[in-house]
Amino acid sequence: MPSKKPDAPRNSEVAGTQTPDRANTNAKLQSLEDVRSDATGQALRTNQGVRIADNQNTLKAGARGPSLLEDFIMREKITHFDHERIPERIVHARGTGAHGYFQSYGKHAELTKAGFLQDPEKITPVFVRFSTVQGPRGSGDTVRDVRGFAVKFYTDEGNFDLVGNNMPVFFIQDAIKFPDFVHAVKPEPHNEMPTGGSAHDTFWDFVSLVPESAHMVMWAMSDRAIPRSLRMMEGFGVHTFRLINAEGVASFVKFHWKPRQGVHSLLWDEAQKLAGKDTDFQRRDLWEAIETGDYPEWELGVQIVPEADEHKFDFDLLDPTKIIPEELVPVTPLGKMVLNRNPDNFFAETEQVAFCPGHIVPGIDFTNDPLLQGRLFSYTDTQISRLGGPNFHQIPINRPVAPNHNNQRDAMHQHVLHKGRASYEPNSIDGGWPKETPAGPEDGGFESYQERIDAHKIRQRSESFGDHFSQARLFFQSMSETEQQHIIKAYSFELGKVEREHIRAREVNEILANIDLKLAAAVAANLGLPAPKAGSVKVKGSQLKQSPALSQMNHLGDVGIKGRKIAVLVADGVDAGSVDHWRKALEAHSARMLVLGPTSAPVKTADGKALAVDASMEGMPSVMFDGVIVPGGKKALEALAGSGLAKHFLLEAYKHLKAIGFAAEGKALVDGLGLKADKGLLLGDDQKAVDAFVKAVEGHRVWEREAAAEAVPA
Ligand code: HDE
Repeated sequence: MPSKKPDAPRNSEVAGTQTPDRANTNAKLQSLEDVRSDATGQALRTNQGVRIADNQNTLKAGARGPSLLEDFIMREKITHFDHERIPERIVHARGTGAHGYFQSYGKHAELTKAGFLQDPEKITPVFVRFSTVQGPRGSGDTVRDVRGFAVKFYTDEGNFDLVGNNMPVFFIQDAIKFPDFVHAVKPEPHNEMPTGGSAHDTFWDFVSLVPESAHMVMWAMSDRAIPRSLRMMEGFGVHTFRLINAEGVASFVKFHWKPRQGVHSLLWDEAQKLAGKDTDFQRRDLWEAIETGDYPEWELGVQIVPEADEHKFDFDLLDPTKIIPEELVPVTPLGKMVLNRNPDNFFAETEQVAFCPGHIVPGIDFTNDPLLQGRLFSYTDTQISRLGGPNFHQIPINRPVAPNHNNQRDAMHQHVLHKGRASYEPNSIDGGWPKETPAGPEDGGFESYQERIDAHKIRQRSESFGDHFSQARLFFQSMSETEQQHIIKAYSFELGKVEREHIRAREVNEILANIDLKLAAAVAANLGLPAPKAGSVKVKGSQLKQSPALSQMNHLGDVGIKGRKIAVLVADGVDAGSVDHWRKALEAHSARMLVLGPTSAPVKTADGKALAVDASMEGMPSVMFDGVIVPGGKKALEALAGSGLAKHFLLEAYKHLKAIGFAAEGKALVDGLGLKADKGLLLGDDQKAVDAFVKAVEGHRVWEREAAAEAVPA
């Protein structure tokens, strides 16, 4: 996790500073400012600027008569409304965005000449969009799915888009298979079900027939596919890229984002409940964190492989279904990203942002990963129908801060008034401008890495892409026992929804049995299938037996319980001092405390005062929190003990392995619920209990409770 690094100013502070280094950040902020429309104090007008006198009634022939075609005000309004929607993204339609900045930890000149990675004083503005893959724009946030993690860096040498996911590998090796994969995972064509998930026949049909998907499916069945928060996910560039220094020396790299908040997940039961209780759970979590000043941070790092070591591994660096285990090549930190500003308008920013892995800057280049190569084409192409033409780079959120003069002209939605007569190059009419910039360190024109290729034109997959099971096995065997059980349950749940038995059997016998027999046998037993035999593929196995970096349990972050949500359950008769005590204790750790009552109305404290509550226990159920506190107050504790709502809240939090702190007088309530104290179920509010509570929330779940929690209904 980050060592001592310079602290960057927030965007708001940046806007006020004048140093030349910050000019581009200011320019980006200004360019968004220029198009912001603030109607405060303004008259209501038509799009042509005419002031409107009546926005309530259509022009009619008589008060009870037909409407008149001549009503240009009504027609303009309805016509615009009729066209408000644009096509949603083919994949990653459901998403949420945030602004922030990137700051390099130092000068990384030996690795790359990219300007934004040279100077710790330079603040590069970024816009990030997180997404799910399968569901439509209105689908739930907490479905089991891969999360997109796309970052646009507005560098002063042009935009660099790092369009990654929260998992480091992908389902397929070659771009030509992408439409097949997406058709299989999307809702089924005859009835458009299910929305948002992969638990259906066509997905499992495809992946059980395509063994190269085995590793990624393992990730998708792991807890990584149900993140607790977008703030608590790792991000990965997936493909191997190249970084190139000023001398032209290239290194292979894999990009990583490491969240300072740690890597944490929901439990499957929570994820399912949240899909109903709060469809917007994750976008709300990110929004509120930023609004309350809990700016999430990630460290950008790279695994670096010198060109000479390209063939040193037991897999191919160009194969996107493979990771480089961090134990073989550690992640070198390059800088940090902070998200500190919510968008002003979802459509204008989050919906219209257009990412493309082909947006790179000098010092960064591609490799021949066949999945990446296909992506380079697809992203610009898709914007042409999604954003209505090739001028989508002129939409404010997509505009680079670097100037972009060229001879591309006209087309739909042209916003630029190009001056001059020559829209071609070379020209002698407009002085030859705009002109090329020579490549090389002084001038900085973009130059592709000069890779030597000597090959036949051929449709073939390299043999070095042929091992589909070794890393899937490494992943499973690197998990803790708890994580392995979650994976077994996820496969069992998903395959349990598959109607065709031959698909279930194929996944178990031809995929899982080649990965790990314990996994295959457990899933087979849960599905009522015969015990599988050892897989028929000779799996060579990985260089490593285990990769501890793959287990989330080893990524607790370094910000403690900052930004974690704690519910405090109150009722009439609550001890106000006890509530205050916990408020102070939690504030000291920068956690977010919310007081929940039987209803949204204030409760009366033991000393007869009114205590405002933030929400009712029904409005904000336990699945929305990371921990629960039950403060003192005899009458309040009795009321909670008699309330089905409160008891359900507590039992559910217990079942979901959350930290629960009861005031010492709450013993009868704990006994009444049939619960036993453990590392996370604590009685008392002295410093020892506070410390133990904080530690339990920091650990995210009380895993030791799992067996006891099984028996609790909720
Ligand atoms: Fe994408 N992908 N993808 N993808 N992808 C899109 O582009 C595509 C792949 C990823 O928040 C689309 O603008 C192909 C891998 C993210 O706006 C589309 C292939 C990874 C986002 C597209 C892949 C991703 C997209 C849909 C295989 C992780 C959302 C709308 C060759 C490294 C970006 C759009 C946002 C979006 C194509 C595979 C990540 C259709 C052809 C691998 C995060 O162009």
